[in-house]
Amino acid sequence: MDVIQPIIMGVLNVTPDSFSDGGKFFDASSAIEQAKSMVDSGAGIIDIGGESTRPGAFAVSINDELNRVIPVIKALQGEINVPISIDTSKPEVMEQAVESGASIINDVNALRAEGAVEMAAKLKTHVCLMHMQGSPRTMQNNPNYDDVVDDIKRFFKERIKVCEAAGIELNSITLDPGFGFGKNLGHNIALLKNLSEFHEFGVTILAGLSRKSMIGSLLGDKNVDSRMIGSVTAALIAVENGADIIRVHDVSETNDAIKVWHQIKNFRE
Ligand code: YH5
Repeated sequence: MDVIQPIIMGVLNVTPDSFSDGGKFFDASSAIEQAKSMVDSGAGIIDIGGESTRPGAFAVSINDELNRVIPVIKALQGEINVPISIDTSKPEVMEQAVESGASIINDVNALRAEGAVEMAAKLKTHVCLMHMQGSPRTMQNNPNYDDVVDDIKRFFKERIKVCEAAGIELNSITLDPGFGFGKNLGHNIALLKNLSEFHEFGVTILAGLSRKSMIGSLLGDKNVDSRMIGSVTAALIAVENGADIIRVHDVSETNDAIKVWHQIKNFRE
């Protein structure tokens, strides 16, 4: 077997207004059940987020975010045997989350908040740097690029430089082009088709396409509850194009698709 099977990052939302789970997993005990079920279904990372970053969302206070994520991270200690990532842009949340057991910082803002790079360096965890144009509140109002792939490469080059200067090693970095974060459908498709180009930085690549509006658009504006097969299909294309980690809501279904892909990829007559 020469091709490596990608890692599935299972999304555990703990936001009351969470775009797709409607706050279902906000209470810690059901969040734990959901996390365990995702691990049983093949998740290799559990990503916990308490800050809504869907398009149009307002910012969340530090305290609200801490109150949502910290009890869940603490309760997961000893309950699951895979790394926990914290989906946050706030240094205070990064610190408490890592002290409570998280070992990956997943930042949709690529550590651009004041003090975030220094905090990540101090905590010595793995980091995922995601590209976003604008802020969640306004990012889908006319996103604009000269060349979406080149522009995002330039962004990654600068963020890697800043991270390395702060003492974060290259092998502790994952890059993510940030599907849907200040991108129109054409931008998202260009990024998916050219995903392998981001391997030029020599680090792992993460792709998060699950349930996003891109999938809804490609299916003739299907609503979020009807995007599972479209999401699995997009995840598989991302994997074929070099994604090392895929961030998904539907872990079991995505895992089946990847298992089939992986065995066919490595089959020798
Ligand atoms: C990501 O891509 N995304 S939170 C809008 C949707 C559906 C889903 C309109 N955190 C990413 O999942 N972290 C989020 O439909 C992320 N990469 C990384 N690294 C947004 C989300 C979503 C938003």
